Amino acid sequence: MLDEVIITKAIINRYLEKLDDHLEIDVAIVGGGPAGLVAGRHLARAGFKTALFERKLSIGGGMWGGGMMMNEIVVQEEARRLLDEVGVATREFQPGYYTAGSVECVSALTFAAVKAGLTVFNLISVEDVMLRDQRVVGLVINWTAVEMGGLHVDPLTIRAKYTIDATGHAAEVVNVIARKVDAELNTKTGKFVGERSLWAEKAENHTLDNTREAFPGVYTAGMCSNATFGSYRMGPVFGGMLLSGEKAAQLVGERLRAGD
Ligand code: 48F
Repeated sequence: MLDEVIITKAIINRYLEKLDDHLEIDVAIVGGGPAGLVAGRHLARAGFKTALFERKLSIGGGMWGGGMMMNEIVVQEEARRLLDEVGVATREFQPGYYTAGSVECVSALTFAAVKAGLTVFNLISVEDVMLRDQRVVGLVINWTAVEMGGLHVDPLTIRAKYTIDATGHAAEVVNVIARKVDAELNTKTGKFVGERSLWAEKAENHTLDNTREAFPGVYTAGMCSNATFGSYRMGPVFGGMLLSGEKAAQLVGERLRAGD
C-alpha cells in the first residue's frame, strides 16, 4: 500500500540531504550546456566535489536545438573523442565534419557526468557571487521560480573553492562580477569585452585560448569564454564547447591539486 506522505517525505529528505551535502564544495559549475557538462564530468571523475547549477528545468543549454531547431550538431575531428567516450555515435559528413544527434549528445553527456559523480541542481539560478578579498569564494543562489515570478525572496549561498562560468553567451557570473565588484577582470580592457559576430573557425580556436581564469576563483568555459574575452561566436559547431569544458576542468583541477 502506497502512502503519499512517505513519498513526499522521501523527496524532501533526499533533496535536502543532497543540498546540505553540497553547501561547501570544490567546484561550482554554473550552466548545464555542453561545456558545463563536460567540465563537470571531468572534475567529478578526478574526485573533486562538484555541483552544477542550471537555471532551467532541462540540462543541455543550446545543444538540444542543433542549428535553427534542426536537432543535429556538428563536431570536428579533435573533439569527437569526447562524444565517443560517452557512447555517442558520430557520422562523417565530409572529411573533418562529423554529425551527431543533439538529443543523444545531451542525454549521454548528462548521464556520463552524473555517473562520474557530478551533482546537478536544476531549476536553480545563480544570481550573485560571494567574495573574500577580491576573490570569488562561492555563489548566491535562488529558485528560478523566484526569479521568474519577480518575487521578493532572499537567496541562499554555497561555498566553492572554484567557480566555472559555463552560462554561454550571457556570461552571467562574469557579468555580475563586472557590474558589482570593484576590481578588474583578467581581460585586455579589465572589463567584460563581449562577443563578436559569427566566424566559426576563429571562434572555435579562440574558445580554447579564452578558457581561463577571468577573475580570481572564476574560470570561463564554452561560449562564455569568447563573450568574456571578446571573440567570435561559432554557431552550431560544438567541438570548441566540449574541448573548452575539458580544459576548464584540467585548469581548475591543477589549481585544486596545488592547494591554491
Ligand atoms: O548556452 P549553453 O549551451 O552554453 P555552452 O555550454 O554552449 C554554447 C552552445 O550551446 C551554443 C554555441 C556553440 O555552438 O554558441 O550557444 O557554452 O548553456 C548555458 C546554460 O547556462 C544556463 C542556461 O540556462 C543554459 O542551460 N544558465 C545561464 N545563466 C545561468 C544559468 C545562471 N545565472 N544560473 C544557472 N544557470
